[in-house]
Amino acid sequence: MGFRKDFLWGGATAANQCEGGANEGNRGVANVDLMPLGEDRYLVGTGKMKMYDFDDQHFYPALTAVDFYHHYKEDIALFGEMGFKTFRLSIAWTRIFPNGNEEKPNEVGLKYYEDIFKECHKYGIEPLVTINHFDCPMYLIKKIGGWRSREMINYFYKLCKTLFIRYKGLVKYWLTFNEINMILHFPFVAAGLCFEEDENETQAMITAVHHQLLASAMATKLAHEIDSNNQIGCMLAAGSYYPETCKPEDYWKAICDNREVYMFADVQARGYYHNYALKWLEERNASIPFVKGDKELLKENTVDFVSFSYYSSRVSSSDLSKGKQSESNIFSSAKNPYLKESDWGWAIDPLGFRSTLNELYDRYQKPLFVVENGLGANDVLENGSIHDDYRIDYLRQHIQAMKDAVEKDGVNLLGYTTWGCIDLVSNGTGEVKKRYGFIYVDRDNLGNGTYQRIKKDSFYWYKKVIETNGEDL
Ligand code: BGP
Repeated sequence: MGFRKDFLWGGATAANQCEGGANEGNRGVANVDLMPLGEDRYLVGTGKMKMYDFDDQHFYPALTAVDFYHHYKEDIALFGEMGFKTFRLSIAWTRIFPNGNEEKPNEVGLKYYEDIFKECHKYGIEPLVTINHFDCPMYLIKKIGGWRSREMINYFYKLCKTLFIRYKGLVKYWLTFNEINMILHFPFVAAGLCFEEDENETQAMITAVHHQLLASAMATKLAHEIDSNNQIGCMLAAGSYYPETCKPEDYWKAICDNREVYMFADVQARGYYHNYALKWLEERNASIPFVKGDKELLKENTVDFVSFSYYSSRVSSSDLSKGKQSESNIFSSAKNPYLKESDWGWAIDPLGFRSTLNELYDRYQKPLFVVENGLGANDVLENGSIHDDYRIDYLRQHIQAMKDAVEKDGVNLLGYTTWGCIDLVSNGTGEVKKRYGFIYVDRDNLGNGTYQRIKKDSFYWYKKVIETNGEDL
């Protein structure tokens, strides 16, 4: 009983939130580099404001991030010390193809990731690689409008081919796109979309995500052809919506909100768009830009496993004024009076995690992989230590809920990677002070600090959890 023997315990990061070294190794500029700190971040992320070049009025956190670029050996050694079985990281597209459309890949970038994967294997850590975690070369955004253009599929395909060939034998777990449903909330980040005035935004988003879904299916096919050991997963931002009350209108709103969460992962896991997705689009005067052969490609190349992020459950209310989006949480939700919240106002709901695991397994009947979960908190460094018992508490309850889903509900689960195993830049706010890690990084929101790594109390706790395969929480 309990977790399977080969359960993949570990932690997760993303290139733009972790690496820094943005001007090194011939790297090009990506959309996520241009996400400033401060109020404008939300406007840029949602495609309401164009930031086509760096300026002096803003601070851009991704440029240095937490400097994993120069610290990766030290950081991977720390992951090894915790006993990680896997480490989730993403490839910065612009390290491999700086503009996205070069003939030949950039060898410095390819070598950088090769070194990282080799370093991981030294410690028995299996890399889990997100091919696209919110990054798109700015050159392609300016030239062809990012993922609204079907041409993006060819550029992405070339990237995938390069990676699958070069890293054959070094990487076997791949995720195509991070949080495929994020396009509905953060379209510039997820697909490089900036909207024109009076544009049908839904049409732009569905066009872009359809291209991503095709690219994902092509990548899945290719990965299997190049190495039959490759395991490909989709990735969605999950978290069940509860109705605010038992009023039928609230329940109906929750059904609709949940459908928006699953709408695109459905295509990756089942191979087709659900009828409600087509109706949802019709209502918004939008449609999927199908071309001959698309449906077959999607149908024949579904993923091997379904991965997801879970931070909190959400609440649907038929009173629309109650569920506004905020800068600290890009998903809309009414307040849940039964739950405590994090320092950033995210509801803490371990049982919701168990529900979400069950909902996903019921729906897809494919192995699941939790690739993000964790608590963003304002840690305080006291005499060289960080006593983050609140994080231990959050993770303990969530791992227990996950264990219940496995043991009592029969969910088939491959692994668990906590988000931001080392402190990094927040995607939503651009802060580093919203810390998730087991490892503290001495760097403030404005990039000042020594970038020294310090183990938090949770570091030792997680080590014990892994050692006992989740028995000693
Ligand atoms: C997910 C993203 C991550 C990560 C996480 C935490 O949506 O996949 O990149 O950032 O959320 O969110 P935040 O950084 O806003 O706290």
